[in-house]
Amino acid sequence: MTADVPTAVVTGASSGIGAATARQLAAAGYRVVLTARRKDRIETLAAELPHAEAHALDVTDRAAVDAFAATLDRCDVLINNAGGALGAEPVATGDPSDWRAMYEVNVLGVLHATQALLPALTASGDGTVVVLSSTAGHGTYEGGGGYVAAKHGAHVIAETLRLELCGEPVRIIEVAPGMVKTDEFATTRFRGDKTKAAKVYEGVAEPLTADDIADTITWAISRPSHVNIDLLVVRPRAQASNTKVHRTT
Ligand code: 8X3
Repeated sequence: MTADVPTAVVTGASSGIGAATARQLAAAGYRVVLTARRKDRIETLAAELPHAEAHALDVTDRAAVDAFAATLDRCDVLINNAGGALGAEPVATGDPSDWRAMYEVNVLGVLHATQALLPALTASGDGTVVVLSSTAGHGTYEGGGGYVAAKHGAHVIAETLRLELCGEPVRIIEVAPGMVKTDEFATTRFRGDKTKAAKVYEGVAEPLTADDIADTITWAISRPSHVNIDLLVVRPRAQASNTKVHRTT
């Protein structure tokens, strides 16, 4: 891989928003480095894209993240996308191990990747960090539990980093999606129960798609260097808040 092509690292690039973002960044001319735990998936996607490569990576494994960062000759953009929800139980009965797992990936995963790549992002002279938080990082809802808590953590990382890096050549962009219908988000949350997962989107005319969010990310990072899109909250028209969704059925 040549070092003269702007390089974007995407975590959680094996499916959903991460995969869609990798595709759109490749189309926008970036050399895209896809990372995820599922190596086969990212290798297949990377093979379809120009200037792309795949690195198996679990962002909760700090040593692995550091080793990965050491392999890169440059990094201009980091898309902190890896994350997800586990369970929808109320706080009273939520499983602490789910909460721990969500904190690990949604908060520490962002911390690990950002810390490891920040020197390269700064050295690029025009770095961009994107944190994919969620509307769950900006408000609560019943059953949101550990996911809401973790995504608030991701939001706080973005906000704090922007303050701490003020004056450095690195932009911090937070994108907070609402209801996005992807193949895996709700199914993972409900531990493979596709009926429960389908109910999340039942009667909603047009939930957002992974491509809608990838498009938002690509737009935000392609603004001129002096323009920092601090925070974009993106919901489908049918969703007015975390708890108000228009359903036709
Ligand atoms: C996904 C949005 O409403 O499922 O991050 O928490 S929600």
